[in-house]
Amino acid sequence: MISAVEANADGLIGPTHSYAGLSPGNLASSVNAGEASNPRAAVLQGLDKMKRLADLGLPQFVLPPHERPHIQFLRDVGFSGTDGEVLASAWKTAPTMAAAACSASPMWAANAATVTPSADSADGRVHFTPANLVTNLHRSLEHTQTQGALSALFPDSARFAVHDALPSVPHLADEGAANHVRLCADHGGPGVNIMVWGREAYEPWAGAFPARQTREAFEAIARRHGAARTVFPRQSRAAIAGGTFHNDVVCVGTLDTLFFHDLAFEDTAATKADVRAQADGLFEPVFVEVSTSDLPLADAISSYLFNSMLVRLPGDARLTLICPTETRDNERSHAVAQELAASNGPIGRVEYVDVRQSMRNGGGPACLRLRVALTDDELAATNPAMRMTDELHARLSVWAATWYRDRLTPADLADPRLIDESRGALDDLTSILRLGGGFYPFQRTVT
Ligand code: SUG
Repeated sequence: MISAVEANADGLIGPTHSYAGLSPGNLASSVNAGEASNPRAAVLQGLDKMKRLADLGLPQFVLPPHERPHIQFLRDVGFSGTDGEVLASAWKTAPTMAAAACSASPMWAANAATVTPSADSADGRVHFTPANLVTNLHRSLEHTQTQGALSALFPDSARFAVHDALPSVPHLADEGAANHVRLCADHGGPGVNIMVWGREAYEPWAGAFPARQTREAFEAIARRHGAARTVFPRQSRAAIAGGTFHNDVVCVGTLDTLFFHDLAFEDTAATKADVRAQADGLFEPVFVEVSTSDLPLADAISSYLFNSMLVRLPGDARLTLICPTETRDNERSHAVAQELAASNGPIGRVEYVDVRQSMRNGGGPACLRLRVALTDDELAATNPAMRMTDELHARLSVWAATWYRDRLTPADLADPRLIDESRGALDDLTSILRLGGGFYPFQRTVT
């Protein structure tokens, strides 16, 4: 058995973190629309979460924020003049375009890509397909820069294959790892890849909220990655209608354990049977299912019990569930979490992290991270400057305090000074994370 670990790469929260109500079907994003955000608190919360994981002994990486406002996108939709003029006129005459161009949404790294580890891929490399995120305009602007960030972190093409996103069409709507769970006996051994989709490419969709992932998108990714042992369950329509915009809002898994709400899948019995069939001879899957009577879907969604990180810490026999503090604040979710930890089941411990700034946009601990199972050799081939250490945490905390505002209202996003602040921050970050020259579009512009 090749030894491997499950590493996490978290999206560093960008200087334009804001509440713009951009994601229909994501209830937190809608409810908090228009409120003032605190980008500095947000990025520090994210950094503390990363350091916590690193301190617990798991490899932790940082994915850089994207350049926002996305001036080139505003030029693409017809605005012209200086960068400041472009931003000002977009806010005046096309505020929905301007808001999309300002979002710090690349922070939710679970949506960065779908990953197939080398133990499951046909050519023995780790494969990444950046998600086209085509359902929401603000998120559809992410995949090119995400591809650059993944290539900076995983530079060795003999070991890593960073693909282009799938074509950006609704038929192939893809939201990345937020709808993918990999189960296995050991991270370095063969896994079962559960790829959960909300609709089919040609299916008429009458739901009140969008189904963001198509079956065909996941089938395409599985084909191009040469992914073994795939299972394609349908996300339940009831879950989507209740505000489950990604399956990771109601389901998380690691190693042999799948922890989920009973409304997660359209056909739970068939999903379990399919997973068991693919795992046959490799491991016996453990299903931890929480019933609607113990935890109504609305509580699961507002408290994000399942949008937690399920990890096995070095030296531990059982798993640790790392939940947002909102789980502790919800009586029912807290009771479920306490019961899990007290039982003899696979989850032995529950811990809490404060990511409230992100939570108010519907992004919990699991949304902020992209999981990548890496062998020792693959881990050694990553960009060391992007790995979280005490030094990097200290350096980025100072960097954030230097550049980030502690209050940002949607109206402030029209402030042209935000362009310079954001670019100044990203310029500094380029050298801190050794991202290479011309990493960001503004660094490539000849003036
Ligand atoms: O895509 N929110 C993100 C949250 C993503 C959470 N990710 C996972 N579940 N894996 C989204 O809906 C809101 C932005 C705003 O409204 O300003 C937003 O994009």
